[in-house]
Amino acid sequence: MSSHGFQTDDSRLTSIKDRVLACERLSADDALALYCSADILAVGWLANHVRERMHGDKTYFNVNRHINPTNVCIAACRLCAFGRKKDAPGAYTMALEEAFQTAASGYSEAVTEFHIVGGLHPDLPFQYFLELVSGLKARFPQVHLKAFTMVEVAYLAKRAKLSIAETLRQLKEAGVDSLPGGGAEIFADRVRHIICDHKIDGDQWLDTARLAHQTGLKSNATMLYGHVENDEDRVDHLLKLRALQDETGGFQTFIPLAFHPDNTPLEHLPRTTGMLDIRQIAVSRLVLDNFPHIKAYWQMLTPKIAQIALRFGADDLDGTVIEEKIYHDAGATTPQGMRRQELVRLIRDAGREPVERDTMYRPVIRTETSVTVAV
Ligand code: V47
Repeated sequence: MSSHGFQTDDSRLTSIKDRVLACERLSADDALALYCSADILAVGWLANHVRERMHGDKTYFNVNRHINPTNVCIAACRLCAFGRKKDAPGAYTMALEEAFQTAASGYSEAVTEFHIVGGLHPDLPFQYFLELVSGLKARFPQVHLKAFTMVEVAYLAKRAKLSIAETLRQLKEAGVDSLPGGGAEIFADRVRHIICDHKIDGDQWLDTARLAHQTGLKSNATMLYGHVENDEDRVDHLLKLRALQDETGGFQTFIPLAFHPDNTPLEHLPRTTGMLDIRQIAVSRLVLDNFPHIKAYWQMLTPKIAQIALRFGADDLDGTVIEEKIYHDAGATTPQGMRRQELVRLIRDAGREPVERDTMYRPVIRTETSVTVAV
């Protein structure tokens, strides 16, 4: 492929461009240069080149619903506005029936995925989670269950006194189809101590992801940026994910998550800027050469920035979501859900081709009366 249209005065980007065009892997120094470059358009050109090489104009989205069974959490992470102590005002835990009713409510559009995450509840038994999953599977057999972050899995294993591998096996048997990417935050200890001191550490997150992939469960991966981390921490995070992906091939999508400080103990920190959001998408696309997809999660980026991200390396917008809580507790002003047609409009208006997908990225075909997955 040619570099037609690529122009920059940044000599480091010129040498990175040669490697990108030759499909060669970028180094830690290259990644740092991408974070530092003043030429955001050239960085974006490179990321867009890779994105189009992998996906052309295709831009994925799905029709999904979030279910957060409890916000009770022992961890008290400084990054979080969602978690509550058990007896604190606003703490809730859904009875199983309530969770099933929540799953069924919302828009009439046929949902293909439930995204299920919650707090680390000190009393709920493992059985609750197994019954939640098997009950949802029985009631909604056609819906993919993307459930429980690595952090939740490690906590459930500890509480049930099972190995992580056995916990994953039982969750899979109950009906979990894949795992979301949350809880990764930033792997570097220095940062983790400040933003999420009581969570599993970075190596444990990676070990749990490895075991999930070995159990036959695909997962996503995230990175929380825009708080107290620096460029080196971000590069370290990306390279660790890339190394694990070389080993397992189990990651589907990388989702950079912009930190929202409102109502958290880190409220004094400023919000991320649009430039950082766009740059983070582009650097992710360029460094994570073995990740099939980069998601611009519209809930956290805003629909407008997420749409621009589709020209800076992202090929996925997430979905209709319906009832997002984690960001909204932290001050997000985006709507809590979006209609399928609105997602399609955003993608088309970015000059891209919308493809409704299921969680495994198989195209979903809708007619007036049915929803089928193309295999
Ligand atoms: O792990 C929590 C983040 C994550 C805040 O896998 C915050 O498809 C910003 O992982 N400001 C949960 N971020 C969300 C998540 C996710 C979202 C969409 C799709 C997928 C997927 C995964 O949200 C947490 C944490 O990193 N988070 N609090 C906050 N105040």
